[in-house]
Amino acid sequence: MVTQESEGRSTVCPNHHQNPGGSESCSICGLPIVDYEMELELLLSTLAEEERHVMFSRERVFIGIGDHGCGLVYDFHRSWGSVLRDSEFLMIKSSGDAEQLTDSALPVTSNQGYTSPPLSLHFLSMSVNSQVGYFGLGERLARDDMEMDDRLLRSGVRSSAAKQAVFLLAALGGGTGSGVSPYTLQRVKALNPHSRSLVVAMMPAADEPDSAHFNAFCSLSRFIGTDHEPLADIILLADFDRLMKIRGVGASGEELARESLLSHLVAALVGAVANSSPSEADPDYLAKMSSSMGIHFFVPCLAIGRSLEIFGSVTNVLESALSSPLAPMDKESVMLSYVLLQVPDRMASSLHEKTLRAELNKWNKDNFPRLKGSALQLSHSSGTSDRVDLCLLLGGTKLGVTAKRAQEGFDRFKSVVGRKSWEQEFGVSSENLLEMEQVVNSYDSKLDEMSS
Ligand SMILES: Nc1nc2c(ncn2[C@@H]2O[C@H](COP(=O)(O)OP(=O)(O)OP(=O)(O)O)[C@@H](O)[C@H]2O)c(=O)[nH]1
Ligand SMILES: [Mg+2]
Repeated sequence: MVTQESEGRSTVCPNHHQNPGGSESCSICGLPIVDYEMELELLLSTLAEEERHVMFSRERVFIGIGDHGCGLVYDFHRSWGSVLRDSEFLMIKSSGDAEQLTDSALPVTSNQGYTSPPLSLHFLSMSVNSQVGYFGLGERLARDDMEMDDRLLRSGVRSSAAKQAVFLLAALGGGTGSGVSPYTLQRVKALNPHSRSLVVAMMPAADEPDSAHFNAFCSLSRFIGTDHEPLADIILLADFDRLMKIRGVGASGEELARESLLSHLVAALVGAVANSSPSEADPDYLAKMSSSMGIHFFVPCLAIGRSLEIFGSVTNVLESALSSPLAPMDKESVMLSYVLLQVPDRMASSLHEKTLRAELNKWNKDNFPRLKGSALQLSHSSGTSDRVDLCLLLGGTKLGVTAKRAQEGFDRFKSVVGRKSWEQEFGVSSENLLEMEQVVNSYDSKLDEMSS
């Protein structure tokens, strides 16, 4: 016999004896009284715990944040999704109510879908506007989103994956990209402490307002954080205006520009461009090496689709890449040099790995007097051309140089944002601002200590 308790709860004796409300055990058979609500809660929490362990995990998870970050992941998924097995693709953005209802143009499942789609879209649950605008507001939106963990779990971020790499792509000039990205990585680390993370961060162009540079600076500081362990292992910085100026050539001779160049960079990192597994380095190895040295920011330099017949040697292609870094840097301070090199199969015999390594070591030595470590990730493609793809990732330059523009914008804008009365408007306090400056300064001074 079920008893309806005064507060609407239902209890029952397992042997169906009648008992007065509030009894803990049955007065006739002595068995504990079952409280439906409590039992249901217990069942749900057991299931949730179970799901954490039993459900799939993914070796690689690609996450795009904000409008531009989502565009990058969308583009990347379209170009490389089919060759990247055991990967998951997730886009996170803010939206107005109307957009949530009408945004059906993307071939993705909604928040309600419980399947594991290859590319999914998550709208931040409390967002009411597609333009969040400021870092602090984006961060607040992310913190208030109760569905974030669930979404990440469903994208395969799990502690059962011992070797998981999470790639996060975002433009840091906007409020969503800058504010939501670091928090997302924080949750990724909490859900899978073994995961490695790599961020591709698009930095605002020179002609963008101070608020954009301010957002970017706050975000960079959050990625490295005050704790012992930074949120991101590797952060690749690309200035929006520099990216717009460079060009590459794709496998079928087509011009590569803008987002597709960054797509190519990420594809090279995960070995998607190759027809076999790349030698030596992989993102996990690079992330480990960088983290162990405390070097987290890298400037990418790209030379995609360069004809060896025209350039004459790999050294010349390296020079070409180094002549157009995607963010400011000074060669003198480079401590880590990672080269991702892709050569067509038919040239493999003339470009032996051993010879290439020797050539690269010499070039590194000639260019970077403070070099502490280097790696070559060599892979082969089935193409018949003589074109090589080269991505050079240089680490160890100070944020004061590489993110100078962001720092200057931050300095100008902080007097507006830091006022007590405007904390609610911008979502950051003056203490937060001070901490951000300290984080960046302390990163740069550690680099100084290391290089001296
Ligand atoms: N204006 C413009 N900015 C671009 C473009 N492509 C990339 N960006 C960069 O993207 C940044 C803005 O990032 P978005 O992704 O639009 O912003 P968001 O993350 O959605 O953030 P909110 O819109 O503020 O919520 C700018 O600061 C630019 O540096 C482009 O085609 N036009
Ligand atoms: Mg936006």
